[in-house]
Amino acid sequence: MNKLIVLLVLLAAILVAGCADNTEQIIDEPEIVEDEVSDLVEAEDNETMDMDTEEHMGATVEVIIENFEFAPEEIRISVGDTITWTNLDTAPHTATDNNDMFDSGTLAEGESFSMTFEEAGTYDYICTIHPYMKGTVIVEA
Ligand SMILES: [Cu+2]
Repeated sequence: MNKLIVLLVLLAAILVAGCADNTEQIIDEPEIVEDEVSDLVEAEDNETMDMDTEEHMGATVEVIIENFEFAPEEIRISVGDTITWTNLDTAPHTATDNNDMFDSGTLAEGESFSMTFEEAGTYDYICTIHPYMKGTVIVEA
């Protein structure tokens, strides 16, 4: 009779432990983690494709947005280069191409936007919030 009681207590303890394990697994949220990982993998794939142009490894060039101006206002880069715009004003700004080739969206103070240029050409852009702010990117082959 005593052995039966011990067995029942053991069974109860195992069941409680089992429930605790299940709770931990539910908290893990595996779906969200998988989405983030696949985003990271896609980003890496894109970078690898940019690097495929053997002649020119893409450089990153900084354009500062400060005092309601793009600096430098006109910039010359090569195909495959990336421009990073960073807003140093407390006012929000955008870097928006006149022909919809790129659009930073609203950049708050300290925020950045990067664009890699794969096609030669002249890209005129503005800040949509302050349309008198103008800039030009000249991409040379
Ligand atoms: Cu602006």
